[in-house]
Parts: sequence; C-alpha cells; structure tokens
Amino acid sequence: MTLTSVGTRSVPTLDVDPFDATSLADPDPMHAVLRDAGPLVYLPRYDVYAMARYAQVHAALVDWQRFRSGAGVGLLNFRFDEPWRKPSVLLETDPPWHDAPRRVLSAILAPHAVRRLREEWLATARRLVDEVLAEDEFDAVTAFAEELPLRVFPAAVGLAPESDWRRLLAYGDHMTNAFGPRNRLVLAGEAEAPANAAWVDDRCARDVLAPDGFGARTFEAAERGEITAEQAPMVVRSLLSAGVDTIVQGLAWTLHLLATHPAQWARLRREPGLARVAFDEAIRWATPVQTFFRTAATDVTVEPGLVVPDGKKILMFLGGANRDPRHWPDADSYDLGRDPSGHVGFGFGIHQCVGQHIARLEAEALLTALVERVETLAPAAEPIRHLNNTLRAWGSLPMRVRRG
Ligand code: HEM
Ligand code: OVM
Repeated sequence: MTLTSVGTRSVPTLDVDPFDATSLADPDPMHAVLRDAGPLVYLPRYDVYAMARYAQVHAALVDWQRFRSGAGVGLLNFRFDEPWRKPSVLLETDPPWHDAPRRVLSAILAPHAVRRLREEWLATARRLVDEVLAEDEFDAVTAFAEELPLRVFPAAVGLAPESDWRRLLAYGDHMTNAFGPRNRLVLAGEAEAPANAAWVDDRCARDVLAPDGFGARTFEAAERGEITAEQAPMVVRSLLSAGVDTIVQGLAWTLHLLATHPAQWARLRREPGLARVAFDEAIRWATPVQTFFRTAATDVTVEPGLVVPDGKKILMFLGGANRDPRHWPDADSYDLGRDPSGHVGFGFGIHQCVGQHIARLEAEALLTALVERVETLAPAAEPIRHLNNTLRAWGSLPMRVRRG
C-alpha cells in the first residue's frame, strides 16, 4: 500500500478493483481492507475517492450539499461524458430539481398508500408458494425472487398484461452495471440495451398505463401542476428502473440467508411477525445495492487533513458500512434478534429509497406465505452468483423444502 500526500495528513492509496470478478463475487475481504485503511481512501485505478466505514458513508449520504448526485451516481461524470440514457429526475438530480419529483413519488409510495395492496399481494404470494411447492426442489431465484415481484409490481405500476415483463430484469441489470466502469459486464449488455430502454420508455406514456396504478397517479400529479408533463414519464421510468432487480436480489438474499441459517428460519416460523426484520437484516447483511457514487461540490474535508478535491467522484461502499464492526456488534452475523434499523442498504437522507415500503411489502408477503407452508428450507446444490457492477446478486439458488 502506497501513501499519497493531500493536505496535512495523507489519503491512503489502494490498488484494489472493486469491479473485478473476484471483488464482485466476494466483496467482504475487500471491504475490510478498505475500512481498515482509513476513513477515506484513494483508488487510482478509477481516479476516485472511496469510503467503506459506516460513519463516513452515513455522513456522505445525508450531506447532499457537498456530495452531489447531479453528475451521476455511477463512475461516469455527466459533466464531461454523455450518460447512456437521460438522467433520472430522482436519482441523478440535486435540489431544487429533485424536490418536486421526490415529493410526488413519496406520496404515491407512502406506507398508508401501499398498505392497500397488502391482502392482494399476500394472496398472490400464497398462490405462488402453492404452485412452487408442488415440487420438492426449485430454484429460489426464478421461482420466488423474480416471480413474485414480476407478478405484483408491473401490474401495480399499471403496465398492460403481456408476456415480456421479464425485459425489466434485463434493463435493470444493464442499468446497474452501467453505474460501474465500462468493463466486460457493461459491454456484454450494450447490444440489447437500446431496445430494452426503448421498450421501457414506451411503457412510461400516459395512454398505455392502467388508470388505477402508480403510473396513472404520477400523471395526475402532473395535471395538478406538482411536476411537469416532461417529468411524469421520467418518474414512471424510475419506478420501472429501480423497482425490480433490486427487490429480486433483496428477496434472493433473504431466502439464501434463511436457508443457510436454520435457527433463524425456525425463529421466523415461531414468530412470523419478524418477517420484516428478517428482510431488513438481510438487506443489512448482504446489501444487494452495494455501491453508489457522489461528486464533490467543493473541496470536502472528510476528517482533518483528509480532503476530497472539488469535482472528484466518491465511491460509497454501502455494503462495507453495513458490516462495519465499528458500528455493528457482531457485524457479520445474520440475526433476527438484532435491530437492523439504521443500515444504509436503502441509502439515507434525501435520496433514501422511496420504494422501501413496496420492497418490505413484497418481502413480508413472500415470507409470510412461505412460513405457513414450509417447515425446513435448505440449499439443494451449490448456489450460483450473478456478477453485476452494482448488485450483489444470485443467478441461481437451488433449494429443497420439507412441507409442514
Ligand atoms: C433509491 C436500494 C427497492 C425505487 C434507492 C437508494 C438505494 C436503494 C440504496 C439510494 C440511492 C442514492 O442514495 O443515490 C434499494 C433496495 C431495494 C430497493 C436495496 C430492494 C431491496 C426499490 C423499489 C422501488 C425503488 C421496489 C420502486 C418501487 C427507488 C427510487 C430511488 C431509490 C425511485 C431514487 C430516490 C431518490 O433519488 O430520491 N434505492 N431499492 N427501490 N429507490 Fe430503491
Ligand atoms: C432511477 C433509479 C433510482 C434508484 C435506483 C436505481 C438501482 C434507479 O431513478 O432510475 O437503480
């Protein structure tokens, strides 16, 4: 490890590649190295600063004045390079432009507004569990983690019933890869990305959205003058961008952790009211959305003598923060007895996940339906990772159950 001198102290320089296959497959050892190197490090490979400790990641997330999103929350700096799609009006904007779309979407996805979906989504989850449990073995990724969100979410947005809602998965996979460097993962998705992006954009128009979904409610907000007519389809695009692959991996990790921690599964069976804790603890432990970047709006002093120069990108390791032993007692254990609140798996501050109540509702529906029918849940074969520049993701999770 070499040291580079900035100000009176020095920012450690680390020669790690967070986006190589080894780091993506198993990021935990790299997170420990990054955290132990100090509160702020420099990664010359990408000319970015980085933080992996809870205190600094949390502080950056809530400090939108100095850690900006408007130049993009991926590696690419929109000030100098053209993004692959129009910037998001939520994720990739700062106040004051962020305010109105955020206010509108927060109201549409508020806890009291989504609670009305609870019974219907639970019924859908129960039907799905019945179908899947006709077999003793199944792939938890395709059978549950993808299938439940695809059955409930596009319909709730107001997409017309059609067979290829799975295109949302491919779109989201490329979008999340594109937050990282243009490595082989991005290149592999570039051929089909324009067609999927056009398909998604076509589904964000008022006249193709059902009259009673989140999409229609977004356009009603535009009619009331709360957002502009140009912003409305972009808000719908954010729902379709952020609302599928993320929760798919959140559910996949929850099922994987429960299958590999039988005592925690047994506890959930005894106390089904812990379904949301089981999910949020999985989000903390695994952090399906591993990273986002910010851009320094000025020279930012992270600690006395540790400075991010104006205009530089900062890589925030949400996954490193969520397992930081400086903040979490027994950080590496998956434990339904802990209070995981305060984790940064949904971010924090003004950009904190506006869809988290939707995510929790889907998780609660699936886990509630599963514990009703399943006595034990166990891996049936070696799980297979899916590499992605942003998502800590599973490609396949073979499982077997004993019904009961
Ligand atoms: C923002 C994670 C599910 C919609 C975020 C952010 C994170 C995140 C970390 C913060 C981005 C930042 O600070 O730059 C997750 C995870 C999910 C999930 C781990 C599931 C387990 C969802 C769902 C939806 C959604 C289901 C839609 C219904 C959004 C939107 C934003 C966002 C629109 C941008 C908010 C803003 O910039 O104000 N999400 N998300 N997410 N999420 Fe989620
Ligand atoms: C967007 C968006 C927001 C949050 C997350 C995301 C994981 C996309 O507005 O397009 O991807």
